[in-house]
Amino acid sequence: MATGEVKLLGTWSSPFVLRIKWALGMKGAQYEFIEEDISNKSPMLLQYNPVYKKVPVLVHDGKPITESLIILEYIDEMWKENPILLKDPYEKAVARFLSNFGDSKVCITAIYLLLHLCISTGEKQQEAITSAAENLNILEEKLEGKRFFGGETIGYADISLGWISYMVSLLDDVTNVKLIDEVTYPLLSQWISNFTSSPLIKDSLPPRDRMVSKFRMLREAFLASAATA
Ligand SMILES: N[C@@H](CCC(=O)N[C@@H](CS)C(=O)NCC(=O)O)C(=O)O
Repeated sequence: MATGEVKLLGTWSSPFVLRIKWALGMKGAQYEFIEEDISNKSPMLLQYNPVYKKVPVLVHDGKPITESLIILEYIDEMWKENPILLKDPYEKAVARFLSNFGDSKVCITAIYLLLHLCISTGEKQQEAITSAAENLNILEEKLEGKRFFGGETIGYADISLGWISYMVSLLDDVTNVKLIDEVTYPLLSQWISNFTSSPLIKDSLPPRDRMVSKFRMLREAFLASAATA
């Protein structure tokens, strides 16, 4: 087990921060959580992440590590117990690909849907839903014959894509769009259930009602600014 003081700078609602909480939890690492206000960033955050000025930042023995996917790899190298990345180079490459794909494509279409759904009309709406579906189909295929993206246990890609497990139902609450259902996405639905039934994952999810209010407010602010544009 790695030693030294560990601090995590984050916000309660950030899916990127949640990745780090999950990974540290899997490793059984003790750490201090420091809640940031990203509308009024602390000198500590600006000092430790001067480039992106974003959370999460992991500070291990005074040394900052930024960018959630990089932090996950750092944690896995420092805390050897319960490996997150598989040893096999090909499996490792697939896990990294899926994590990147999640951040660069799946995440963008989900946010797009959340914000734009009620202002865009027929064709545009359908375009957003189709593009989200294309990305989800790819994830569905990757789960063929597997309990988790990493195989039998939760790994790097599961942690990285973990936001889908709770964000999709929030999207449903806020916009009435059900992106993932058991008929269209049986494997993804099963993955969501497997992933969120792990006590370590479930117990650190952000409070649902607080998340719903936050998304409703975000969406209303977006709609108001779109109406006056
Ligand atoms: N690519 C970054 C994304 C982190 C990110 O977007 N964090 C948000 C909170 S969810 C943030 O700190 N935003 C502050 C800002 O954009 O000024 C990662 O994976 O760590």
